[in-house]
Amino acid sequence: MADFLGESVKYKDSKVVILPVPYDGTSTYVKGADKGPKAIIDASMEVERYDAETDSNLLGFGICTLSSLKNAASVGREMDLVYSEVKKLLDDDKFVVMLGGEHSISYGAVKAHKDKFSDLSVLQIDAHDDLREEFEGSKFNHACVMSRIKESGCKTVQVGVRSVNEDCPDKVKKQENIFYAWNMEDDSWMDDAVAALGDDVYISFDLDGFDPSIMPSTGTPEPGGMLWYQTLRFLRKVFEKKNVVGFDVVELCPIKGMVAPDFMAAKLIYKMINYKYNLK
Ligand SMILES: [Mn+2]
Repeated sequence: MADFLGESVKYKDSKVVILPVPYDGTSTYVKGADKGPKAIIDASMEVERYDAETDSNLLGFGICTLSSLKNAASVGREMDLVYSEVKKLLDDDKFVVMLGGEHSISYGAVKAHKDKFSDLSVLQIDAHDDLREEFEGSKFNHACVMSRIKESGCKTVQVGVRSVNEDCPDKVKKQENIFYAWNMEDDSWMDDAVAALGDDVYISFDLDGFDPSIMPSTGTPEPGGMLWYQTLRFLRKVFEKKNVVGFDVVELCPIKGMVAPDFMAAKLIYKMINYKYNLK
C-alpha cells in the first residue's frame, strides 16, 4: 500500500502513525469497508500538503504509514489484535490514527487508549447510537461498539445520531450526551458537546455521521447528517479545548468510480492532524 499523503518517515522518527485496519467481518447492509483504508490512502495522494486554514504544511511533518493489520478469524480476535497493536504504538508515544474498516474495531483502540489515559472520554460522530447489547450473536458487532466502550468506563458524547436501534430504545433515551442530528440545525449544540467531554479525548468518526449527499460511500447511509464545514467547525473547537489523544475514521465503503467521498475522508484525517498540531 502507498503512504498517507504520499510520504512516510521512519517509524522511530514519526509523531503520527497511520494504522490501516481493513476489517469487515460483521457489517450487515452494504459490504466493502475492508476496502476503505486503501481508498483513503490512495485519495490522500491528491491532497495538497499545505493547509491554508492553519497556514501549515504536513510535508516532512513526521507521519508514518504502517502496514495493514491482518484480519483475524473472529471479531473478538480482531479486537485483541487492534488492542495489542495500538497499545504497542502508544507505549512508543505515537499519536495513532486508525483507518477502518468497520466500526467494531474502535473498541480495541479505545481500550488501549484507556490504559494510558485513565480519564478518557470518547467522542463518537455517527448516524447510529451503536448501543445494542449484542447483535447477530456477537457483543463485538459494529452495532454494539458504544456499549462496549461505555462498559470500559469511558465517558461518551455521541454526535449526529439520527437512527436509534429498535432493540433497546429505552436504553438510548436514558443516555446522557447524545446530540441528535435533528437538533443540530445551528451551531448552538457545539459548546455543550465539547463541555460534556473530559480533558483527554479519543474521537471515533464513523463516516455515516456525514450526510449521504456528500458521503454516499458507507455501508449504512442515513439521511439528515452533518455537512463538511459544520463538522470542521465542531472538530476545531474540540481540538482547541481538549487534549485529543487519538482518533479513528471508519466505515468508508468505496463506490467504484466515485472518488469524492474517498478524497473527503482523506481530507478529514488531514484536517484533524492539522487541528491537533498546527492550530495557532
Ligand atoms: Mn457506527
